[in-house]
Amino acid sequence: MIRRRTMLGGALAAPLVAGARDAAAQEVTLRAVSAFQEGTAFSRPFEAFIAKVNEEGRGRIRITFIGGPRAMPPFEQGNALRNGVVDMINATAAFYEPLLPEGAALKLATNDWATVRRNGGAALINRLHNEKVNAQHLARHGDAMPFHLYLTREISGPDLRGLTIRTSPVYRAFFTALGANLVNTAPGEVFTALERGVVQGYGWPAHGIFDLGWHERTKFRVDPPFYRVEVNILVNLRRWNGLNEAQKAVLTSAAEWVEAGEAERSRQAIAADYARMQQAGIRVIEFTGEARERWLKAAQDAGWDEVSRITPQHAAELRRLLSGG
Ligand code: 173
Repeated sequence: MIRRRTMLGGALAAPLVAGARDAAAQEVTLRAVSAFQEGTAFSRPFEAFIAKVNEEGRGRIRITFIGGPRAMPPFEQGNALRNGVVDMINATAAFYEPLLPEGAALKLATNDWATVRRNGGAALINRLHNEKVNAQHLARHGDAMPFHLYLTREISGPDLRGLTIRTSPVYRAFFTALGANLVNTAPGEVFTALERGVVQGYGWPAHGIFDLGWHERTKFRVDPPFYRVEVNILVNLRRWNGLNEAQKAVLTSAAEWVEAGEAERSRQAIAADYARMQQAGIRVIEFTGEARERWLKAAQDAGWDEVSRITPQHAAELRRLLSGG
């Protein structure tokens, strides 16, 4: 389709361009889905982004929120975006891993996202999204929040042998290195897996376990936390390229707004959930001293080993930009 259009030269090209310009002058509507359930921790920043765009973009650009995982399964949203079935998604790179395996590096950053924007790392991440997901990377949220391991059984050190843990690609290399058996599920299946005793724990960020009732089945939180959450707001590249400058500016400015509010929002969300966990009787297993070092080192080492295997050509550069001084 695209190839045929570009091969149509001369006479036909002019009306097509004029048509595109007319369309851009009118209000453009983008159809969006979220990999996280509506109203929950990692969907709310996206819903706020949509409200902002719809307010600031009135008459120029509008986002229709189709819904969350019930509208489209989380692991399918990357493909749907790439193929233009939807125009915008809110998803962690872990959920579109088959399209962009290099995304595994994002969570390993020790630099915050503002630093990665300044040092060219975000431009590289965007280029990879352009090439492999057919998408423009607009915003990253969750960046000021780490992940935890949550358990139904007590452990005495950084050793997960004998445990079956719910994972996503985020924790896979790390928990495997510590000997766990893993079950990969979308967030929507965590409660049932816990309820049935299929898993004795799960990886999840520091915030959000109350959203879907997992606290009822959670006995322990393991400290310290590790990594950085990455949830990305992406727009189909062809739709992005078809927008005029004013329309692009509405999306870019809403993206900056989401990222600017991130640190404070995460700080409050984490504090609130830690307090609520304590009230709910969830106990903290805290690794200290040598065990703490071993835990955190295993997280980083396993993560970067995986990235080096996945993308030998980009691993060193990603590490320099995401975690270099
Ligand atoms: O499903 C997950 O545990 C996961 O990968 C994730 C990533 C970012 C935010 C929330 C969950």
